[in-house]
Amino acid sequence: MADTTQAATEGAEYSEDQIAVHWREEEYVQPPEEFKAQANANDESILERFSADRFPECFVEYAELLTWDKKWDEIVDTSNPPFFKWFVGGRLNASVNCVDRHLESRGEENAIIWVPEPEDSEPVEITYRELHRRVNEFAALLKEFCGVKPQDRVTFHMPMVVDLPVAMLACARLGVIHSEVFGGFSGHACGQRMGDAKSTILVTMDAYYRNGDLVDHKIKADEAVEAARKEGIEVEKILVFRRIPGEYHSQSEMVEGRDFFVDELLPQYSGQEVEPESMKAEDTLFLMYTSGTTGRPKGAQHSVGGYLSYVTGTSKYYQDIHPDDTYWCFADIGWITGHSYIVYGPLALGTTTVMYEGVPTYPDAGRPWRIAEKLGVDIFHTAPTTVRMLRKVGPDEPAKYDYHFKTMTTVGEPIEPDVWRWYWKVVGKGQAAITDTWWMTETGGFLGSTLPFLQPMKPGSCGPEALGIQLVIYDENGNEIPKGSGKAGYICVRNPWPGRMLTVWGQDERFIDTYYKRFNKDSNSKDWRDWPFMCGDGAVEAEDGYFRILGRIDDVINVAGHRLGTKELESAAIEVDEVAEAAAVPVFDDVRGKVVEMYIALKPNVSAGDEEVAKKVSAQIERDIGKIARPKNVWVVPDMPKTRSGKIMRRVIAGISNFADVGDVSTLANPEVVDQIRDHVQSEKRARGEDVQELSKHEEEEIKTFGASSE
Ligand code: 6R9
Repeated sequence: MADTTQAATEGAEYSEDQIAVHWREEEYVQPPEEFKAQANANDESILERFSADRFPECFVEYAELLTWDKKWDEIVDTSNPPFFKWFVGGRLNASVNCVDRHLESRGEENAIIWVPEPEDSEPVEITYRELHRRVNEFAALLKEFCGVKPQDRVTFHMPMVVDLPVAMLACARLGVIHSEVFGGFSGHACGQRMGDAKSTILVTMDAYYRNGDLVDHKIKADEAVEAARKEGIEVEKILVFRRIPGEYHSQSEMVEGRDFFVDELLPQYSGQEVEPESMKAEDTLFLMYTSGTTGRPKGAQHSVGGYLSYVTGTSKYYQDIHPDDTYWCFADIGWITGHSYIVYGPLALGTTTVMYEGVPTYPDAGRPWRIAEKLGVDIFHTAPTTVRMLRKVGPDEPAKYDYHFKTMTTVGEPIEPDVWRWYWKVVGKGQAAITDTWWMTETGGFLGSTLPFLQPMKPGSCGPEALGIQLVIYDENGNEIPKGSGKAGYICVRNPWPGRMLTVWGQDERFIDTYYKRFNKDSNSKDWRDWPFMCGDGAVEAEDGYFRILGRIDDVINVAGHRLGTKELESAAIEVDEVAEAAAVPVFDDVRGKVVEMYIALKPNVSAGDEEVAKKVSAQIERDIGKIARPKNVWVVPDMPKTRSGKIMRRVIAGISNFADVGDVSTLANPEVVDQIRDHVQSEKRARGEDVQELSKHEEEEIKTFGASSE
């Protein structure tokens, strides 16, 4: 990573109060007493058990929640930093832990309740026994029909249907590495990831319901095949689930010999059981691709033993999951949150996990609360963007429904204190604990949060470090910033922990460069203490040890909880023939947190009109990355503001898009374009009613330094 991001470090000049004018240090809110007695973490001794001087033994408590074929010989092997290996010598299978071991005590209980989007369709209940049958049959199909071997990669491009966790667990049973690409991403994005993972089998679905429509999805598989081919990978088999049994809802033609309907193949494997592979703890369970500073998405490679231990332990203590809870994590499985906290953690604990197919507001903003009431959900988990949306369109809806949550979680973005309060008072009816969980794809599970019934909540702060995690904030010179100083810096984890990714798939150097290089003082050191893990966020630690997360310090725009790399957006735009240059910037948005705006400069002598090119750019971004990345606006400008060395100054256009100060433009090679662009963009925005939004000090700081790493 370049010498980045003063987003965080420049904040260092401000005190806590100044950083967030609208977002000051909040008072504690005490968790409800009502649930304390039943809580998994209900006495302070747990904090002792996981204190820093108990590293690494403390994590044995998590590993012991699992069933092992063979116990480990060593808790953690740190001999080759930063490639730490957990529970070395241990062997286990993730599908056995999530399914088989619950059969005896909970075989007839629900493992998954799937709620289809159309409200006239009844929720589908899948018992552990039924899940076991389905996982085995699909595993048999993968093994025999596709010929997969342990540690081969299989890519999924699946929406929120039960077949997705079934397919994940079937891979886990075989020791095959799954790589699920978020269903909302484009076929192109899927194909690129297949290329990177060298995966020749794709599991997909013909269509799924979204906002009342049956959306064609198989069509994306054709694009994926093309994109993978460009990466040198020929897709051999596409397994297609059908959303409505016996019907096919896609414009895409099934290709003979390559595309197969799963429901036509499965009867051959009916009732088959597949012996689970006994995997090494440090083998790979799955890949999850994520964006970073440079163009290519990175495959975060997660382990079987360490990862599963970590998500099980954190599900137990932070989600407070018991087998008889009905737990609903309203997120997408195509996101790390779904892997860890819809599928692996909850199922390892033998609880009932709810999956919902559709959008929060379909057919109206009461839907989530009707689901909660009908299914008796007592643990609810979602992202701030969903909370904001539900608050905006249905602020009074929760009061109409009779449900009772004991904990409510947020994840993915900072939650604004006033949104937090609505969540607390209106959604939680003042009776539930809120856990704000901060972490990322790379970390497998939570890094910062409160134990729901032991630690008080503080709106806008995620809380202290999670059990066994030792957080530290460094300034740009690698000096520790003391807590309570009010200064912001780069938040890092001092110690290894079992949930951390093993490496970036196929790119060990990139793993070191991205997460370790900046704060490692001696690259030859064999002492883990010299290898703090850089999380990629700016943060402030208050006197009481609670962390306030300020956002990404790399060129990543977090849209509704999805990480989008500016480089990926820009390279998509440049694929449009007429485009000479492109720059992506974030614009603050009251529902989605941030949205993307694109600036483009055209090649000389382009005959197409600006509007036509702007449309093409939007379409190309949608094609390459997905709808989620579709820019709010595409501005065609005569020239980009540039430094004398020709680098686009993104902070200047980011300032314009957000009606904020553009800062110092004296170093620009072409300062005259700034006024020109501002006049055009801001008058157009005013005309569209996208008017001035008041920014907090921290938001202003973020805009002022946006893209600094690539200048
Ligand atoms: C789990 C997940 C990671 C980035 C992360 C940070 C932001 C996540 C947050 C939060 C403030 C929270 N983030 N949780 N910011 N408070 N509770 O979201 O993974 O998609 O990889 O995103 O999301 O900026 O660095 P991922």
